[in-house]
Amino acid sequence: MKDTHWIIGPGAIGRLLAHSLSPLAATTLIGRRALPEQQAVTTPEGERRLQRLKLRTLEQVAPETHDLPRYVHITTKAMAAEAALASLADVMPTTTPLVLWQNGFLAQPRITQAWPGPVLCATTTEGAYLTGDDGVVHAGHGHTFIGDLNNQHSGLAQTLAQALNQAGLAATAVDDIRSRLWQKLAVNAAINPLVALNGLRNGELRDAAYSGHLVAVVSEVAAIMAAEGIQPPSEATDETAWLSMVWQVAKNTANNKASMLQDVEAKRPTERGAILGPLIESAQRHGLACETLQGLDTNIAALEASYGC
Ligand code: KPL
Repeated sequence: MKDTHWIIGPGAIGRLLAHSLSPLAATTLIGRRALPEQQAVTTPEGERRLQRLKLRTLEQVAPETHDLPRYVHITTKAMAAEAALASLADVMPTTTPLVLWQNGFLAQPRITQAWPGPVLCATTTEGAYLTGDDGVVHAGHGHTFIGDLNNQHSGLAQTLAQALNQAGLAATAVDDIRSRLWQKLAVNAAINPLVALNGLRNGELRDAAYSGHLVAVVSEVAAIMAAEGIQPPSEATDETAWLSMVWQVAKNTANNKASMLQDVEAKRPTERGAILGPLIESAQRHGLACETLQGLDTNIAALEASYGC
């Protein structure tokens, strides 16, 4: 029998997942508004493929017992994840495994605590962006790591990683997903607010006008990571390791418009609560300095308020 995947959130990662899984598994992509069923994906090699996806709005998802999902992927922005889950909670058993694809570390602990069934978390470096209501570009191959915060569902994480690999998305089940989510959070906190506030491409952070500010952010982040017991993904364990990791990502993604800058440009709410929020909360809990992070949070909040969010 084919696996059944529901994917809530037809953004870039949601559509990439739907295109990749649909040939192998019964896959439904669920969003707030109707989208054309005929969808295009442009591969990293530049080939454009058309595929008819099964798309539903939240209201159209009915309890069809023959079509209960094996996995429900939540691919919304961090701040929309809980509401998305709440809107579907009545039409699926509470034992259904969830897969959370959010940035930051806000939705993951809250949903893990609240949902009775297994909750997997995924962090991915797949590069994808939307080209409109009917197209997604898979800009670059990446890797997805999957695990659960309490390490109770490693078999399920392995089965899902296998399914993703078969669908052409490289994936590995891991037992340190919490560390991996915090490592990504560290990078996002160092890059996203600064580029969003200053309207920069990631590579421009190297400019002397911004690099000092970035170093100050990373210094606070490194102390918070140490207090949380999160190692940087390299041999060195001090602040320089975090800094070189951030510079490496800024270099590798030099031409990118970071997601927070895209949100600000489109006058959407940003993920500041999921990215800066857990760091500030942790700093306060551990009695650590976080003036720089708080300054960024305040300024992003003011920017959001200026366009009515
Ligand atoms: O993940 C990112 C984002 O844009 O949110 C970075 C790593 C900053 C790359 O742009």
